[in-house]
Amino acid sequence: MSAGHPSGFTMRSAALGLAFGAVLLLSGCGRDKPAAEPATPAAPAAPVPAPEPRIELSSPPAKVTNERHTGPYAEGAALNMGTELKPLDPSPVKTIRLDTTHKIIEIAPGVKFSGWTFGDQVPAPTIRARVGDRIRFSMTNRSDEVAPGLHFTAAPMMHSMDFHAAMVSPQDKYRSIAPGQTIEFEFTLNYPGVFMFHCGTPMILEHIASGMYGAMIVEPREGYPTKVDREYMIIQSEFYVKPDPQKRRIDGQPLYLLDGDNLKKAAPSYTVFNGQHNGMVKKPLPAKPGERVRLFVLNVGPSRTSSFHVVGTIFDRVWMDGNPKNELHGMQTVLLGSSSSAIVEFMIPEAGQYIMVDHHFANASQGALGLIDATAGKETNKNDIEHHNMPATATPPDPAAAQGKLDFESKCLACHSIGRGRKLGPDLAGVTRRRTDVWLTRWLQSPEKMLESDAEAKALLKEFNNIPMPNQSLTDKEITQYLKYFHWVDSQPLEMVHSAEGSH
Ligand code: HEC
Ligand SMILES: [Cu+2]
Repeated sequence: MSAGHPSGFTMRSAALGLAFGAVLLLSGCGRDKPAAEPATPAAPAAPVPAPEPRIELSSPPAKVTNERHTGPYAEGAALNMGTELKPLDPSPVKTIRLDTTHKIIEIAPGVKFSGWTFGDQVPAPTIRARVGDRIRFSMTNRSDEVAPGLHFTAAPMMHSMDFHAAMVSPQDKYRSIAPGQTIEFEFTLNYPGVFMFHCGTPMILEHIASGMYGAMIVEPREGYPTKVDREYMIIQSEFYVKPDPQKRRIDGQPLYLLDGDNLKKAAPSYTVFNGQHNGMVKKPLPAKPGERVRLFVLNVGPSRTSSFHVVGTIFDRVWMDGNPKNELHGMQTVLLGSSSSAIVEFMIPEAGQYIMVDHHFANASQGALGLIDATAGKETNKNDIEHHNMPATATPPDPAAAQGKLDFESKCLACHSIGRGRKLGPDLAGVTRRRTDVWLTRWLQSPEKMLESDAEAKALLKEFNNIPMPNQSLTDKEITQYLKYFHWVDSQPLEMVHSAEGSH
């Protein structure tokens, strides 16, 4: 996508596309067998692999209008504003808005840099979604809005959005819009991964180096196959800065501008994690000995490679580009080119501070350093460490059931488990086999009424030491979601779905 000859590029690729389409059509006809051909005696049947879900490519043309968003610069339940990641929002349609702004960001103490952003922060908020989700994206170019005292540092200009997680025409969806304009487009996520997004407006290098990038996590349709105690997003990027030749100051500190010469030489002034020089040294990421940590690591570049390493542990599982099908084991370092990513998982073996570092030590010395602090907190049972290597509780594909799972984990785990035995209340594995939906619905609506009137409920109360289950004040919608979750649990092999250990 150079600034060169966009129209020539489009025409050539359109012509190529036509020719290629014709070849596909022809070969497709040749391969069709006559329907009446007699079946040949079959060799012993090999297990048939589960069919791959269809790739979904429909995406209506992008819409560009002159109506501008006002209010917050970033919106959407799937957005994560910081390093610590929220669990997946199960809704299958994710409406996301990231507006572009020009603002001063502080990349190291006293280094106020004239940056450009998505969602008014660098890096942009992380989007978390999963395969099959529909992304409805919109963005207003608000680079012309006057941030107090700052608008003079960078004139309003064209910007755009390029999602590596999408499969769409760049000329349509990734086109540049003028200040005051809004672009909207949508697409479906087809592959799991940790994907970069960035501004694609020429000079792309300048737009990325000024801060216009972020990560989109796309989980596999069924969730990740392992379970972890902590999830963090780590984005590595470079900054190329020089003092403002006009010597302007911001809040009493010198202003820094993009250094175009060093940018072209790929000689950064800072190489950092999550936009901050040594940021996670000052604010380490919490963990506890014995815990299992999952880092989503994306190297944005724009021009250098990262050798991501954590001192004191080994990545027992690495999913290159964030796709569990690309699994590697026992890695000390992952090598990430510009816009490459990995999900790395490891144990915290004992109390200590574990240093995240780009093992290209020149980069580390420019600020690509962070800490995972596991000094505080009581050591978890070492014998338990192995269980962390067991498969995760999978996530149900149905969004209602997935919501039921999240709710169950936050509201019911104190008294119930799935497949880990009784606690204050019964183990709920198999509950849809021993009770009807009608019974379960009535129970969840009002356990106290059931305990008065229903013989089975009375028997259960007796079995559980006459401790009545408190009314959970659930809405009908929530009850439906719990039931869908319980049905899904009972349709899966138990070791895939049992609940997290303990009530803590
Ligand atoms: C304070 C503890 C407590 C909490 C919290 C709790 N339950 Fe219960 N639950 C119980 C007890 C105890 C029983 C057994 C019946 C009784 O003694 O009232 C029970 C019974 C049940 C049953 C019937 C099980 C069977 O084997 O038939 C279901 C279903 C159930 N609970 C679902 C839930 C759900 C869903 C939540 C969360 C929204 C929840 N419970 C929260 C204590 C609890
Ligand atoms: Cu831009």
